[in-house]
Amino acid sequence: IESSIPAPLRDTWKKFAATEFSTKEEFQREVVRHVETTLARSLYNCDELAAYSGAALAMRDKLIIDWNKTQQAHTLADQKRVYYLSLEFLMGRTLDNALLNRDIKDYAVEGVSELGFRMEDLIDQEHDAALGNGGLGRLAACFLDSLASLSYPAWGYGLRYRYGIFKQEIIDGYQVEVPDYWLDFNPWEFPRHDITVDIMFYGYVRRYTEDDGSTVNIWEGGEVVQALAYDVPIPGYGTSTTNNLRLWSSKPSTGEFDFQKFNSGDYESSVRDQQRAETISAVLYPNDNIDVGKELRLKQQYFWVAASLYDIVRRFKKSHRAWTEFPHQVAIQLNDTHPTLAIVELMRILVDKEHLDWDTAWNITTETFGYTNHTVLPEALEKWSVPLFQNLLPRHLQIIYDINLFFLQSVERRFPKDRELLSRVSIIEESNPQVIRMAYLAIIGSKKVNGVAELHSDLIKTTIFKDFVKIFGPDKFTNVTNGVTPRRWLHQANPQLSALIKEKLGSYDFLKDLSLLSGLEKFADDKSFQKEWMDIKFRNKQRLAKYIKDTTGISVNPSALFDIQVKRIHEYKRQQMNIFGVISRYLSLKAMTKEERAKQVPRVSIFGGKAAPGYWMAKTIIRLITAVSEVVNNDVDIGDLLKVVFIEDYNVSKAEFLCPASDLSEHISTAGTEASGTSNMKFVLNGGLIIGTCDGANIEITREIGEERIFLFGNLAEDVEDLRHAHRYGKTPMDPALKEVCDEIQKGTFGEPGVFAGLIHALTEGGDYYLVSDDFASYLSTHKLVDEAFKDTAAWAHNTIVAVSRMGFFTSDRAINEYADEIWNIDPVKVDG
Ligand code: CGF
Repeated sequence: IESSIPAPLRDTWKKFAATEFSTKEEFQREVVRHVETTLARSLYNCDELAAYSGAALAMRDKLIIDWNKTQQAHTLADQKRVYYLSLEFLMGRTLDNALLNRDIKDYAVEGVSELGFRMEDLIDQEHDAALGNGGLGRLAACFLDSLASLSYPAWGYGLRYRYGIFKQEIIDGYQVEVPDYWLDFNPWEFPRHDITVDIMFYGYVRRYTEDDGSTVNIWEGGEVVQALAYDVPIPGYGTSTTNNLRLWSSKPSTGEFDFQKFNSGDYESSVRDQQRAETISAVLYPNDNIDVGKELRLKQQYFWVAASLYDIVRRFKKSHRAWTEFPHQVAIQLNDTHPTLAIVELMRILVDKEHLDWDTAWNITTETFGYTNHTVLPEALEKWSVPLFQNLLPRHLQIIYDINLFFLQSVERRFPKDRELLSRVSIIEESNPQVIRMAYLAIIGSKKVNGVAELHSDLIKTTIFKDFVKIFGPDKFTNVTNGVTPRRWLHQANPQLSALIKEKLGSYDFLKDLSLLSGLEKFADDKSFQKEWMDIKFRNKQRLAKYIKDTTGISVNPSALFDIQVKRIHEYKRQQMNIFGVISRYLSLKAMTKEERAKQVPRVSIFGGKAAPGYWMAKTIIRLITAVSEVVNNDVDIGDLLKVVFIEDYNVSKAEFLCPASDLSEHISTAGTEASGTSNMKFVLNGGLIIGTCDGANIEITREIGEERIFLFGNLAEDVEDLRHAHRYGKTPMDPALKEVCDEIQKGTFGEPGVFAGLIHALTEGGDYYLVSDDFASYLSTHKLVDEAFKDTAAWAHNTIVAVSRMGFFTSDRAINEYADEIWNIDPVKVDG
């Protein structure tokens, strides 16, 4: 490894190299040192935030030492690396996770307690790193944990948004968005002032001919913005490997102000230019599964992709290898189409800057990239208007046209005369204005394309990408079912359950090899084990009940069945069906005699999730949930039999205490719409059962745990088109129970009915696109089965134990190993501790 320190002096350096704390006392010393020096506080004014900061900084130092070792080991090994490009990394909190991954939580808890603090209070001081919207961003975070835990040489690349996903407040029953300024104090990142990249936008392309007759294209004359790197260490579990997540922040490239403007008195406009540059990485777009097509978003994408590729190429060039070696050293995974411009940017680097011929450059590029598709929803498939793109990235548009031309020529050669096929697969859609279909570009420029659960991977092959299967053959398309990290989603979220499992299995090895959970199955009928198991669930429910009481004032009975649906609010996820079901339950309870009521299983229906700020229908769904909760929770006839709760500002750290507290969770999307879902995996792993449709990963969960342990209902994906067709032609009368619910809403039972008119309209004149009416009867009857099943506590305990014992497949470690073997061709690198 090259070093800036002359060889004879390195021994002195090594003598004083930083060392990691490895005992309670050393940890305490570091905490106190940081509180007293880094934070300039003392024994007399150290509050919980300062104590958290001291502990976090001490922990960060430890991680950085491992981070350095890891980078050196990776450089020495000189193996192929994978780069995971994702616009979202929904990391949540770090301190607890880092303590557990490094296996030092026990002494750290004791250490802070001897300094006068409770670790859980300190952990609670941490602000969630919420650089993502939902499943896609959280998947990226789980993948980083697995990559490090499995010791793969891997980097994540993303944007350092100043504002992550907004904070949700519920005011008078409505969602209100509040900005999430999370960077006040973030000990987990460190700026790399030495790593900056100039990124250009706009400008023009100058074309000239070299003496040898070749044409050269130069993109110039544009506006330049600087990308500054911030690095975040990612500690693996049970290894010293600490990988890097590099997040780019934007700033003006020519110093703070335009001094000429400043001196001439035009202060405001000099500041404005600065702000314009900073705006690029200022805010995360708060949309999940919907494409909004704003210029600033395209700017973000190019800014991030160009800075990341510059970095990757720079690292590759240090090895002085031939360009053709690039795909043997570098794999780049595109998390959705958001980073697809990387394909075009790599072509620009290779052709315009490195002067490779087009075919060689194209071979290198298509061997390097892999593309993960996360959705078949048409409204989520990214398309960019050609005029907008032309203005912002003129050279890239030319390259896209060339890629398209060569691609269409090859298609024409293989399928002569099929003009329709050519227009169907063209990267450019002939609409007005023309648009660039980013998914097509991603497919054409990648070696492999994968979906995220079996059904979804089949659907992309038979629907949206059907023509590409014909062109490239089926082998280009594959499936990697999503997974979740058991470190965060079991060990950290549910420490008591994790400890109980350890007691039974003899060690925590299951956290590294989740298939070992199968060893639990033999205890499924052991009465005392069942009791311990259910006691833990009860305590987790008590903790949630307390949180609900403290934050909403609603009292819920922890012995009731806790039924949870937490995820982004979206019509396809059908929270509206859930709340209609709750209303229907309420109406039946109201109609019962006292004696009948006494036989019912009490329920707490818990909702949580953010609606995209511009998604009016999703906001209406939230309003209906809060309106129903106001009525039901205050109805003395109903008492504990039914409570409805909306948890404000659902995020990763809330998911960590919600998942362990559920008896039942809802994953009820219209069949064929939810690509995978990952919270379904988290809930089952924490000893809950699920009610769900035959959609996404629910199908594989069913296969693994057995259909007697999942409450499936509803129509199948293959029937959806016919059902929608029937609605369009007015052939489907509304389900009678749903009609009763709608009538009740329209009567004003839940407040001014006009507020909910849109929801009713969607079911009637709107054609019920999400098939709520078609699935409603089976949804309600399946809930009845749930109630019956819940009465038999021993059978419920048995089923949840068996389900957990069969969840090994859903670890993100398995998913990452599949990517590594089948898509990236990378091997782990050992890092000495
Ligand atoms: O990605 C999603 C999620 N909403 O972020 N998609 N996107 N875009 C899918 O809808 C989920 O089904 C999937 O689990 C997740 C991660 O692949």
